[in-house]
Amino acid sequence: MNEEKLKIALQKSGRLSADSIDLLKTCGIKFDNGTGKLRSAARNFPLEIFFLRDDDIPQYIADGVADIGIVGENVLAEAQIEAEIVERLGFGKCRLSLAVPKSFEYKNIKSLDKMRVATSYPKILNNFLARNSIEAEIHTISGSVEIAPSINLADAICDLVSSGSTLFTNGLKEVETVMNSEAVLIARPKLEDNAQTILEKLLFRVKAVKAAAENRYILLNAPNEKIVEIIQLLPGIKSPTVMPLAKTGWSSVHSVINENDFWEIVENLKNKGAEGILVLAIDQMIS
Ligand code: PRT
Ligand code: ZN
Repeated sequence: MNEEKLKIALQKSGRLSADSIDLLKTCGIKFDNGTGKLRSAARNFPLEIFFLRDDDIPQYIADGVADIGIVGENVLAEAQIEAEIVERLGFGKCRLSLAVPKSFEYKNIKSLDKMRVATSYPKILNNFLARNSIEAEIHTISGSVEIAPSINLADAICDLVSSGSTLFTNGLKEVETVMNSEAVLIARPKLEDNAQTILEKLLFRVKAVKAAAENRYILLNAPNEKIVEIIQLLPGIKSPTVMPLAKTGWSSVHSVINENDFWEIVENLKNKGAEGILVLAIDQMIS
């Protein structure tokens, strides 16, 4: 039975856990994820879920214990294992950056020559420095990298940044982006046929959930003479649905719009005479 299941590794507890679990659940996959659980079998999909520390996920995949996993690209790049990114997931966004104390007179990357840089990402940093012909001393530390300059352990740091507030509160300034990162679904190369078939089924659902999250369903009413202009404001879909209302001379228009353009489009629609505008979230969107 077991070998007929696809094995996925998720972060047990941390920044990617909730979004990873939500993604599978929105894909309609039912499983228990109670605290303390290390593995769980899905009840309605051939998937076995392992809950692990994020840093361990690439190795589990390389060793064949798990077939696929969800990790930050930063973790994958540092692990330097052979795994394919099968889908970018759009959450857990951050960047791995170099930062120096505010008082450091930073001009360009050459300012880091001969400096000591503290990081939890020595391999990525080493590649980056080599590409830029910088010789620096890399100090590998596993946590609280941001305090390294204040205790004189390093002149600069290379760490993950999202809002930038950690750097700010530690008197540091961001000077170079080493890599951008987001959560990715990764897979062991050359999956067995059965595992590959299950992965494709899962990917079909993941893509539908991702597309849905980026779009909104919009319904509105408008007088018939305004319909042509209103339809022109609804891009990105082949053709909106237009249906007559019970009230003579009026129609209802249904369409799908991208969430990034959403406020601007709604404003323009209103200015063109649209009324009763309803905007709904979409659970799945299959093109
Ligand atoms: O226990 P486990 O080993 O599984 O977890 P962890 O503590 O190693 O990782 P976790 O949960 O902190 O992060 C998991 C993944 O989330 C990372 O590998 C990244 O891909 C992604 N991610 C996104 C982040 C951040 N944003 C982030 N801001 N990971 C860490 N941070 C930290 C950063 O290290 C720094 O300390 O947050 C601080 C900076 O945040 P800002 O907002 O102040 O800039
Ligand atoms: Zn970790």
